[in-house]
Amino acid sequence: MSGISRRTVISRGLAAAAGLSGLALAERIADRFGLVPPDHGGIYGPGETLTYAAHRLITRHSPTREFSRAQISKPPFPNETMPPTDAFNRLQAGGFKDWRLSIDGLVAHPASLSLDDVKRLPVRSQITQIACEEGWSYVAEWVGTPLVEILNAVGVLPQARYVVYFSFQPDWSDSIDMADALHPQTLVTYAMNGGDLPVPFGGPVRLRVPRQLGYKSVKYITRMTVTDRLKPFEGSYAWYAGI
Ligand SMILES: Nc1nc2c(c(=O)[nH]1)N[C@H]1C(S)=C(S)[C@@H](COP(=O)(O)O)O[C@H]1N2
Ligand SMILES: [Mo]
Repeated sequence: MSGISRRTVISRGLAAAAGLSGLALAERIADRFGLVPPDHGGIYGPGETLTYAAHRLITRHSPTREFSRAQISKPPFPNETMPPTDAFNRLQAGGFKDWRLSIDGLVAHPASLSLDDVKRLPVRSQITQIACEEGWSYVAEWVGTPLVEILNAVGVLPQARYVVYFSFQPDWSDSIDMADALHPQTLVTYAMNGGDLPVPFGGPVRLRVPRQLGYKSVKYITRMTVTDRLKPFEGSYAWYAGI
């Protein structure tokens, strides 16, 4: 079956199952085609599955909207935060020369990249909107390297399903599936609106996932791990936050 007709069949099947026999059957169909998000259990499970499955069938490769330079928002923005640790302050005082971004897990060549290593990778910039689940948003230009460049450099193993990324801020992490991890708009950013990425906005390195809500764009990332399961890494918000 071709990609298009298979997709049509699966979407029709999902819609029919949701309408006729309730969410449980839709969930079974989604499961057969690998479209169940990792937080599918519990009371919001069936709804999460339908949202995720529908987005993945329709928008797996689609880009999120990009804006013109004239549409970049004027500061101040509401949610800037600082990582309140001495260790971070010491790294900042040293111009982040000792900052490392490590990549491990299901990869052929685990790596530990300095800021200069990251900056040597292909550069891409995008003007996108970051939207908080609390309702506010702003548009900015972010500059960095597509996450896929780093993943290709370390060699992702075929059983990879998610990338989990950790902040320098204690206990702050999140994860995305390979569709978002490999998406060209998912950037490991280090610059914003024409300058270095300011620390309150996640500098020196922030993952921008512009196809999902703001909380997926984790600030001060220092480690990423490629995995085939999320059980040990569960977060508190809905895992899939596509917009
Ligand atoms: N490390 C870290 N990353 C984070 C947060 C945070 O508090 N700490 N807040 C998240 C949330 S809820 C949102 S909406 C955005 C806000 O991004 P901004 O400060 O650039 O507006 O960052 C996300 N990334
Ligand atoms: Mo948020």
